[in-house]
Amino acid sequence: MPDRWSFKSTVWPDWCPGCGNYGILTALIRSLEELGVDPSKTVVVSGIGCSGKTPHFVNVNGVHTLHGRAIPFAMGIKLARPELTVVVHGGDGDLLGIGAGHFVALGRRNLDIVVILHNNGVYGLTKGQASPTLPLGSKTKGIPRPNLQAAVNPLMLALAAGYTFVARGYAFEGEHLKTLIKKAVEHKGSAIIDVLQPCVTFNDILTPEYYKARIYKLESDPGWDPVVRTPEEREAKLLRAVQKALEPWDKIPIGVLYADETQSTMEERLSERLKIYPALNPSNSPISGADGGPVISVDDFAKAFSDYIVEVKKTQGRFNLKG
Ligand SMILES: Cc1ncc(C[n+]2csc(CCOP(=O)(O)OP(=O)(O)O)c2C)c(N)n1
Ligand code: SF4
Repeated sequence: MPDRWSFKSTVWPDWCPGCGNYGILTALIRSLEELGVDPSKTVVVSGIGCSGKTPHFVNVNGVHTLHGRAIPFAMGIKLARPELTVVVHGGDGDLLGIGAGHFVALGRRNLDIVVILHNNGVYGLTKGQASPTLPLGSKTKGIPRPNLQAAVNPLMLALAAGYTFVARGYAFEGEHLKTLIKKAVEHKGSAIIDVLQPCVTFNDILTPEYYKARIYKLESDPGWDPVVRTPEEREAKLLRAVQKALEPWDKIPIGVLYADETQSTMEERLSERLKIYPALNPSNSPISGADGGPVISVDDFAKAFSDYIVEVKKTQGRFNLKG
């Protein structure tokens, strides 16, 4: 069983001293260790930004993609290899600015992917511009005048988009965040953890002191139960999650807001419609022969392709869809 140190890569994290990203990285590594995941079957995917460096520091498969495009990369990986554990890391600029459309699409599809949002209220890597989560009227030291745009609430957006696991964590509540990541990985479906992550260099409003004075854990209420076990209780639990997501910021709840175990995933829906989907696994197939030439002749390809089309048509017929 790989230990914590084997999940830590040899690349030295170059985040600013005191950055909340260190807490998130530690919680991620400890959760992977405790879950006992196989590093060769785990992928960390990121966009651009300080948060985007995360895959370099974790000793699993990693992809550092384009700004805002971590989720589509992750979706492609998961669809091609459904057996992999896929975790996305992105900043609030990355996932809720340029990548907002993809963020919504993942919720609608309910692919079995975990999204960890490094929410620091600024564009850290590009020196502190206002990001989509910076509250209206905030004047951080990185911007010359108070913010003119209203903030997106990531939890509300995730609930509206259809994510079936929605949680909020805090970068410096390491044990708590580790537990949230473990639950998100174990959840079947799209999971989002909005992690409050102080950017100590550019955001002098949302500081560790600010959060320390406001944060409380949802689990401190023994009656808090966010899990939807039957479709009948979905609406009531969703409404309670919305209430928590909208709580004014003088008290900030962290913990699991919503966990719906009753929804099918995209992988299950595809397998139902196209019976051969789980066995397709194109990424497991060789892409060239031993001599470097094509693995299949044009005639064989034409036959395989026509067999595949016939399979799709048969399946469509079973569901009475127009072919
Ligand atoms: C298409 C594109 N636009 C802009 C940039 C410049 N850029 C690099 S990082 C970044 C913002 C990062 O902010 P965020 O996603 O909040 O991550 P953080 O650095 O705060 O972790 C931007 C705009 C880019 N790399 N690509
Ligand atoms: S700029 Fe902010 S988010 Fe980026 S490493 Fe420094 S403290 Fe962290």
